Amino acid sequence: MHSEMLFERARKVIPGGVNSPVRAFGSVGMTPRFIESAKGSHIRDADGRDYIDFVGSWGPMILGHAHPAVLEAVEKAAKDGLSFGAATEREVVMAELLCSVVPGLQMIRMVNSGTEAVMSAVRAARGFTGRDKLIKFAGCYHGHSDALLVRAGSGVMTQGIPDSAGVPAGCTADTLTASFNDLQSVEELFRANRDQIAAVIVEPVGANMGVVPPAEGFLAGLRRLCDENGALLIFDEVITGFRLSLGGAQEYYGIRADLCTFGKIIGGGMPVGAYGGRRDIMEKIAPLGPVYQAGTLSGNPVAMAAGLAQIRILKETPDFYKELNERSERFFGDLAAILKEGGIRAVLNHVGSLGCVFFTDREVTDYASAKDSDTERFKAYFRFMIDNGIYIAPSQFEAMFLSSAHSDEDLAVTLDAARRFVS
Ligand code: KE4
Repeated sequence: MHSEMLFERARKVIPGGVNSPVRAFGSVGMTPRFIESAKGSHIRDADGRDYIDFVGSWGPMILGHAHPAVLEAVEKAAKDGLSFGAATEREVVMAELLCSVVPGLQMIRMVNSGTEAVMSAVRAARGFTGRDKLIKFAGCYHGHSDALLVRAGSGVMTQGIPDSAGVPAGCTADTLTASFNDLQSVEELFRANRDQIAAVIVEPVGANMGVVPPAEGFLAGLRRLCDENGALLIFDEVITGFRLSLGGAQEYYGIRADLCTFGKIIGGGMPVGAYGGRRDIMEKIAPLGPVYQAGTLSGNPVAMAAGLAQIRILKETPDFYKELNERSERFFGDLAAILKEGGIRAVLNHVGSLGCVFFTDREVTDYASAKDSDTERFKAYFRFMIDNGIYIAPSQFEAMFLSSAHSDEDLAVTLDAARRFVS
């Protein structure tokens, strides 16, 4: 297999043979597929095998791969030069477009990844409030900046313990961990750290512990607790932004965050992240204010062209999200029914075009219950599906991403493979 040979070569010169850990297929114990090309809802690997793709580059490909309008925009922009390290009109147009569709977004800064967006938003929150502590949630992933690589501290110690080598204890000491969908755990942290918490950061829909929707009232409760305690609410919308609706989770759930972060979809597949929100907070960012943040390729003209092309289609296609979300809800409902009829202990969590199968018979509402699922069963499911041409995330703790490019036939073939898995 070409993938095997490529993986062999890759491991000699790239840590683990991949440029991002989840791509190594470690948790499913297989050789990763090296992908050569993609079009629409399909990807093709180095051995010429075709798959229906439900990873979509981990979210960006909401229109499917290699959308003609996105490619054309990239080609056109590239002809005028790849990067200037100077202000360009496209960045103004992108900022105006994002602020026009995202509720409460008054000012925004482009960066180059979701990690960079979150790292910068946290710094903005700390700079604006003059406070150091941060609350995050077990099971929520916000990129790999030091302060966010934290494992829940032990029961007694509310302070974060680094979840990675190379992160000094001091970097996570101010990061407190609460339980997703558990407002009381947040209240307790606010009470124990009165007037010290700069912000609460949350994935409005957990999508990095598998998909875990917010319980009724959870996000509103976070808004209330932040207001009562003078803390900022940060929605990490790197996945949910432009995924659930044009206005992201803020629009979908009707809850206003003070800052929000973006990535993935807004880059159309190119390296783009962004953070923004209330003007009074963003005016603290250099060169206007004292909070420093910078980036050589931030607002890159080719990346802006790709993102603008994709977002314009999302904005201008009538009922884009209504159709995508309704089709996805039907698909996930059918998948859940197939697993149930097959007598498989499985729970299917989904919100809009995000979803995932947990092999468990208990509700999955937080990290603890997600971790309780049968990952060996997931491994068998993954292997069966990929052997049958269905490419889902190679980990239980990720999401399936549907796109407008997934045809009725793609979904029928996928459901048929699931039927054969349970039979
Ligand atoms: P990046 O730095 O990978 O662009 O974004 C970090 C990030 C921030 N916030 C959320 C909610 C995210 O989901 C991510 C990254 N998502 C993962 C997929 N679960 C990226 C895939 C990978 O790490 O290779």
